[in-house]
Amino acid sequence: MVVLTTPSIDHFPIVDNSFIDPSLFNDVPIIDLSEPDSINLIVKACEEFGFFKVINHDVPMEFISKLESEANKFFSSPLSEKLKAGPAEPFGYGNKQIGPNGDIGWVEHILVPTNSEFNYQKFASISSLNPDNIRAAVNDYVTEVKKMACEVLEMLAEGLKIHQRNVFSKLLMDEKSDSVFRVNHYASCSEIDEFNGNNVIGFGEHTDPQIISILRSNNTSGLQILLKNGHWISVPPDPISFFINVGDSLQVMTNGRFKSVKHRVLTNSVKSRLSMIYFGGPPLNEKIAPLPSLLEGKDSLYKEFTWLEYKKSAYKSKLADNRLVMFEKMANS
Ligand code: GA4
Repeated sequence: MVVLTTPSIDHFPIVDNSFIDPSLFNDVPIIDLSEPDSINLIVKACEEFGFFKVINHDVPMEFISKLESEANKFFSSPLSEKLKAGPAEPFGYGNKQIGPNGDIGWVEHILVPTNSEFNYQKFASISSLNPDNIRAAVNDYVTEVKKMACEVLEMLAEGLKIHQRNVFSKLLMDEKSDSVFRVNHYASCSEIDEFNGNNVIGFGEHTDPQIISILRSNNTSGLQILLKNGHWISVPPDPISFFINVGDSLQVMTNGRFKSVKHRVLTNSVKSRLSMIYFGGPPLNEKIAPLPSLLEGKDSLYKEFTWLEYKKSAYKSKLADNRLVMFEKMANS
C-alpha cells in the first residue's frame, strides 16, 4: 500500500525576511501597455530586472474572475477529492511537492498544458466542479493572456531593433508551442512567527525555464524577486495587473542581455494567496541560441540547444539550480 504523507511544518524551508528594506517596494518597473513610449522602458526593465508589472492590458476582468472562482472552488474541496486529480507529473494536481527531485513548498497547485491534449475529466472527482467549465475558464483566460504575452514579445523585438517583429512571439503562436499553465494556492501559514521576520517558503527561489511568464495573483503578498545587487524585494500584489518575467530561454536568445530573474514566494500568516501563471515556451524541437542580430560581433555566451534538451536536464535539476550553466560556453571555446 502506498502511504501518502504530508511533510510536517518543521520540514519546510524558512527564510529570515526581516532585513528586507520596505523602501525598495516601489522599484518594480511599471509598463503601461496603452502607451507607445513603453517600448524603451520594457527593454530597460528586462535588462535591469528581468521583471515588470503591466497595467492597461486588454485581458477582460471577467475571464480573470471566472477562472479565479473555479480555482477557489477546486482548492477549497476536500483533500481526498483533490488528490484524485493527481499525480502532478506531468500534469494535474500536486500538493507540497515541487518538481520530481524532492523540492517542497507550502503550496498546492494545478498544472496543465495549453497546446497538447489534457483530459479535464481528471477534475471529475471534485463534487463542486464541472470539468467542462474548468476547461472553458482556462482556455478563455489563456487565449487572452497569450495574446498579451505576444504583444509584449513583439514590443521587445522592436525595442531590440530586430527586423522580424514576431521572432519571439511566433514561438508561442506555434501550434506545437510547449506552453503550460499553472495555478498555485498558498494556504495561510500561521505556524511561523512572521513578525519575527520568519516566513515559511511557499515556492523556493528559482528562475523560469521558458521564454516569458505572465503572472496574476489575488491581493495577497508573497512574491519576491532578487535584484542584481543580491537583495530580495517584495512585490506588492495587484489583482488587476499582470507581472511578467523573463525566462531562461529569452535570456539565451538575447545572449544574456535580458535577465531571467530569480524569484520566490513566501507564505502569509493570515491570508491565502492564489496565483495563476502562463509559461510561454517554444516547441520541443526549437533550437535555442542567441539571435545573430543581437551578437553584433560579440561571442555567443551559450552553446545551441533544443528546448527538449533543456527540459530533459531541467527535470533532473533541483528548483534553485542554475539550469543554464551547462549550456554556457567556456571563455575561448
Ligand atoms: C518552475 C516554473 C514552472 O512552475 C514549472 C516548474 C517545474 C515543475 O514544477 O514541474 C520545475 C521548475 C519549474 C523548474 C525546474 C524543474 C521543472 C520543477 C523542477 C525542479 C512548471 C516549470 O516549467 O519549471
